[in-house]
Amino acid sequence: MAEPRVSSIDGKLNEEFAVPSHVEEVKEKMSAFAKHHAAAGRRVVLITSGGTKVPLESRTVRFLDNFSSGRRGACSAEYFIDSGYAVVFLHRHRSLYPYTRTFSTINMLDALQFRSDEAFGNSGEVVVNQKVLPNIAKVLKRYQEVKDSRLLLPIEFSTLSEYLHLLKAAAQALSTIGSMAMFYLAAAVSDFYIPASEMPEHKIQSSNGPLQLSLNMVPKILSPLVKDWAPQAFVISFKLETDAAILLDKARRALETYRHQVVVANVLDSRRGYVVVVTPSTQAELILTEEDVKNEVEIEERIVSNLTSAHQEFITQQVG
Ligand code: 9Z3
Repeated sequence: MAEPRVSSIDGKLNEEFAVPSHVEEVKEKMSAFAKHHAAAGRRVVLITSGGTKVPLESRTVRFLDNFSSGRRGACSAEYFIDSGYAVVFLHRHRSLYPYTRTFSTINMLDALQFRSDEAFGNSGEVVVNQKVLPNIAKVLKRYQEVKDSRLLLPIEFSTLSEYLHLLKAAAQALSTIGSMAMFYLAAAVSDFYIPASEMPEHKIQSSNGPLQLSLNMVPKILSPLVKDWAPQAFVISFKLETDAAILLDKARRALETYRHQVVVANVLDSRRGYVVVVTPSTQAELILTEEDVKNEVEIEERIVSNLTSAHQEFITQQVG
């Protein structure tokens, strides 16, 4: 089936997906961030991370969610910063976050100790329990350096509508720095939604019997992003399947359809240790060995290293 025209996707976005009230303000922020870093010769990557939420009612009680912990995005953000990039981190509210991700399974109150001692007066003091948080000093130091250098701009989304509008705003904001911009689209985005015009306002009543849902197809946002909103940027999408047999075929088809630069293909169960980086002319398997796993190597380090080199080559070709 032919791709819908770009202009029709733009129209659909405004008609069927509620526009977040702060989108223009966020766009300004992202644009200033991109220009500031590009002027200092720094490349900028927009990372999307986490799953989108699709409400079933406008006063939402129930919603459909997409699976993603946000670990891929949060982890990659750290490696991009270590490689000299500035990062716009467009992530699902409360999904994993760079640096704090390391402590996501820890109960903060177990990590702290209250010491009451006369020497501290009546109020006592709170100290970090080093047994619970052995790496806190190292991670905190890096987090503070990154914060002080303003290398990380966090932007949150929850719903699919917020994601789509904020991604469009990000693409337009980063288009001002041309090929210095990279898009790393790791968020797990719903393919289905209920248009605003068809959504019931109030909570769906179970007294009306079994629920039948009819969901529309989400417009393929990659198409206008590549053709219209940020045509000079280096764009990477992720392809997620549960059936390994169809993965590479789907990745290749995505590259042919959208004409962007890279698809990172992964299977749900093996995604922490195996991905394939697919371009129109190459295919590279990135695999963690048992030794790597023992040494706590993360596959995102390999993915980011592969992509930053490819981005460098892309920039050189554009200039040359
Ligand atoms: C991915 O494939 C990511 O690698 C994961 C990362 C979501 C699997 P976690 O957040 O997992 O570390 O738990 N993201 C893209 C998923 C997606 O929805 N892709 C669409 C598709 O495959 C294209 S945009 O059709």
